[in-house]
Amino acid sequence: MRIEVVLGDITTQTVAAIVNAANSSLLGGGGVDGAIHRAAGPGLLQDCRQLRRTVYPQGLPVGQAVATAAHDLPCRWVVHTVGPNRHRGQTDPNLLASCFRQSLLVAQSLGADSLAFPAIGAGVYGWPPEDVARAAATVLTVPATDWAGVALVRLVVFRPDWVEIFNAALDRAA
Ligand code: AR6
Repeated sequence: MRIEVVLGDITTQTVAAIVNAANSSLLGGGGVDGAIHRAAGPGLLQDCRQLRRTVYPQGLPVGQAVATAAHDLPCRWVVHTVGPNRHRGQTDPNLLASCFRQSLLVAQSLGADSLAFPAIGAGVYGWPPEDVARAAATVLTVPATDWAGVALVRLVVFRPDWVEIFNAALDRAA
């Protein structure tokens, strides 16, 4: 599995699936969640409402992931995950790692061969980028066979100085 860190907008990534740093309601929000919903169009919100009516009436739990279609986005699927909110005392980094792991498992089960992640938790939810990078690296650098079928994982960061932070975490975990 190739792992790359790029500076950019996740909504324009031409990969099989992108990950959304959502909240438990799955009904949209600010940050990358807002950007993804705007770019995907109203069909994405309809899919999310349908998930709330059916499998997740109480909302998607922190650390879990679920997929929808991607509608007007250039990818095929959106994998929604919910990071731990540090401002609400959710300070266990294993929950961050769980977001990366569960998103990968969902992508793998769909047959998505490429997946782009944002820096889950590193915005509104208050995590330092180093912690997010470490959580991502821990999950992504398990032996390659564990993510069979996923050929590419792209970590898409929104700030130039975070490229180095994520690359350094990957180097340390390798
Ligand atoms: N492409 C890539 N990264 C982006 C983009 C983009 N278009 N836009 C923002 N980021 P956040 P969280 C970066 O706050 O911390 C939402 O309201 C951003 O700079 O989006 O998990 C949800 O609904 C930051 O580095 O996610 C939840 O309520 C990173 O994405 C809550 O925020 C994550 O920031 C989730 O908070």
